[in-house]
Amino acid sequence: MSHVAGLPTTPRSADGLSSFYEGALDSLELSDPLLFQFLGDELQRQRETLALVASCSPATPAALLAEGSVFANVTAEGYPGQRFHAGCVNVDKVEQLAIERAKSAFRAQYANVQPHSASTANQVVMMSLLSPGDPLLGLDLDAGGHLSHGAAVNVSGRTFTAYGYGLGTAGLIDYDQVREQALAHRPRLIIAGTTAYPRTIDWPAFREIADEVGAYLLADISHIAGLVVAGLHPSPIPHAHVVTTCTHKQLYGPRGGLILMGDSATMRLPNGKTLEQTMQRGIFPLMQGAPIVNSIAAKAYALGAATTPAFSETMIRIRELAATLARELVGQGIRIMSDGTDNHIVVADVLSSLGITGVAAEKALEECGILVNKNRIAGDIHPPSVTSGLRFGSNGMAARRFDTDDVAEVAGLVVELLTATKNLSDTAYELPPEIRADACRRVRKICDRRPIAGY
Ligand code: DSN
Repeated sequence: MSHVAGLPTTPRSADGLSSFYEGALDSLELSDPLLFQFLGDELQRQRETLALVASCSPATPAALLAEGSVFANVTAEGYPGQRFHAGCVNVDKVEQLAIERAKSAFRAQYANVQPHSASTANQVVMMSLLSPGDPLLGLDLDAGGHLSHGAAVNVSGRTFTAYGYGLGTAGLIDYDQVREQALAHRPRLIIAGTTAYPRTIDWPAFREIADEVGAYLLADISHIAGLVVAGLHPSPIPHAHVVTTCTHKQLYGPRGGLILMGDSATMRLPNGKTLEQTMQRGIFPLMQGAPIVNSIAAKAYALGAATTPAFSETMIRIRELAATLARELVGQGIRIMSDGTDNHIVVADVLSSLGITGVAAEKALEECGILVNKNRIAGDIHPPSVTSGLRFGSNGMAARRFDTDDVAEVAGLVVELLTATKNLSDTAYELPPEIRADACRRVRKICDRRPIAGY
């Protein structure tokens, strides 16, 4: 059955699919038992561990099937109807489907579904709108920004003159500070987007600042794309000149990126081209060659699923679970950055709360089957490889259809484990084996009780 209302159910013209995939599975097992074993191990690992990493979500099996499909065999430079290779009849249909679904899901006028990742999409925007050396302004990496928003170690920071804004004392984006930085450095591009920011982003405030200094505004919504689709976080589409996102963090889709625009698509640049024309050429031929067509097929699936009531329910659950996690951790004496969350992210200051570094906490929890990631926090005294914070996300818990009692149980377990863990140095730690063994059993029980949907 099609999951998108109004679309016809696809006839099973591809009756050969089942035997193709069964044959492929058999063939993999026979011809490469080692790789087959690794695949099985990974599926089992994902089933038996609690993934609370904020920057991922388990792609639905259907999206994974589309990604592993025969579309991988097609080289298709160009766009639907304007390819540089033959054999694109079905590819054109799939890409057009993905475009229409992206536009519908994000209520956008323009969508490009070819970016290999959100980082690539960000590079496309920068390389298309700026000249090397031009100033840009993004959230500092330490404050929860992203590498591709101008970090010194990234091509964005090497190619352009990047300036950063930080967070205010309450751990919130300080729009006065953004404005001061913008007035001081006159960036050509302001980037609004975060990787470890638990609060709502004020897109109109960013646009006002961008307009005041004559900058373009790029909104990178990779972390919150699902909430935006579901209307649970304000959409940047009416405010930003260009919006980028990935499709794997909160859309339960394949690894890949999108570029989206609202009315700004028809805006003319000084060279007479529209933003739409500029982004089309920015992807191909400026920054990419042939698109990853199988990934586009999986994006089409995920974007279709994103407009279903079931997806909206998952997004509601994501917010509810994160809010519960924050409350539970606070209730057990843990300091939470920005005092709570509006989205799927909870960042805990484990150093000041429990006397343990982020890296030690991450590793101790991983030993017990709970997966999070170390994260720097505002004013952190430790480098990114150590950190004072831990970042939690609720996308994975929502995929397991957790309820608030489940979250309370996990929060209690996390605090219990981190309290029992002793830091021996910044990175070395000790977790008593009997506590670890007991935690592993408890995590396994939770995973069995709440399997990942479809897994
Ligand atoms: N942006 C990084 C993160 O949020 O974890 C990886 O995608």
